[in-house]
Amino acid sequence: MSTFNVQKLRHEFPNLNITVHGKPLVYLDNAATTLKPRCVVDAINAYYVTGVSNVHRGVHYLSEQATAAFEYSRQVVRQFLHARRVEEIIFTKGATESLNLIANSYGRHFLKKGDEIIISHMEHHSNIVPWQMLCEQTGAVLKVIPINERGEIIFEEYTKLLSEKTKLVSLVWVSNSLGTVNPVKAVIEAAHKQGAVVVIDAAQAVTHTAINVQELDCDFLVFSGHKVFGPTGVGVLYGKEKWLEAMPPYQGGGDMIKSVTFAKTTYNVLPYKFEAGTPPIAEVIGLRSALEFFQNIGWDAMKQYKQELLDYGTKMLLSINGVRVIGTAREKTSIISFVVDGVHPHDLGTLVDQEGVAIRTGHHCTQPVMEFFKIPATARASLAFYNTKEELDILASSIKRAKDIFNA
Ligand code: ALA
Repeated sequence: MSTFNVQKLRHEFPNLNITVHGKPLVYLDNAATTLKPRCVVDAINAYYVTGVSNVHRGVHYLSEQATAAFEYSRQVVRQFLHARRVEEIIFTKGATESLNLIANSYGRHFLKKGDEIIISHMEHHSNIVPWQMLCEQTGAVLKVIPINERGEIIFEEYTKLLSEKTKLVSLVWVSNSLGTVNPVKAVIEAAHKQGAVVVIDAAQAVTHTAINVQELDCDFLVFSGHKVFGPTGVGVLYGKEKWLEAMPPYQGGGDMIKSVTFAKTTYNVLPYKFEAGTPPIAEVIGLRSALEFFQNIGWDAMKQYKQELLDYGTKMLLSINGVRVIGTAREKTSIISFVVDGVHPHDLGTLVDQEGVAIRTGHHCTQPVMEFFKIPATARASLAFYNTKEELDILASSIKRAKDIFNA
């Protein structure tokens, strides 16, 4: 194994120290949500204990402090994504809301009957349903890039779908149910040749790779705070300034206006035009701590360590009779979906939970992926940098125990 100091990092995550059913917690559900380091909890706590105030609304000390902390988080997010301008960073309540914002604002404004939207067969429901709703509202048509048996998009099929009718392509960077890493740069370049804008769902990618939206040249990119060691209830929408300027507001209310009369309302400048109402202040402040903590770990050592965990875990699972891994892409991150002959994933999830092991079972909000592989569900172990080989050994022994119980 690499020299990555996992034990030191584990100390920062108090949640790792709990027991479940009398056994030490083995947390392998990081694609659903990540655990939170102490600094994130402390930052949220500090706001609620001595720093409570609304933002952008007061001249008093606390309001100015809260506003400064809130806007500093935006700077940290800008730097995390390498966005050109801070005005291109919109806070939302999560990746799902960010996608809905794009569909409702950009989509309803710019798309019309007969225009085409391309997504892939491996999208999360949050990157399918908003586009279906948009198609119902506008008469646009949804096209789907097929995938192969490894769980990779078939690039040649994608290029065949592209035409002058394509107005928008929305693609997941890292699949939450298969672990596939998509060739987003090539997808963006091909779409731009046809004049289409590209949305990247980076919900799982944020912990996989450093993101540079200028280098990628994506038009929009979304992620959720809670999948990158931050709080729930906060997410980010990055958008190129030229699009955000041209788009109408998504929601109306306080803070997104410049002036209101019954005759006419004028809207605020970016990014506030898209942030109606009191935002998730504590969560935005917590997100900054999460991103700073995460970036301080260092990508190279962390990536190498997670790759070793992925290889070890995959080998370990495949050594168990009757285990099949779903999602064998050549470019893959540390998400391992699998099925076990003779044991339904839900039963498996319940039995391994008795050993303190938390995995997710189900369709993972990607029903078309399950349909493609002709299975109702998978069990999924999704790994973070604080997981260990020993934890994967416990997963393997708990799967063997479940097989014994089912005589499988
Ligand atoms: N999208 C999250 C997952 O994959 C909730 O579990």
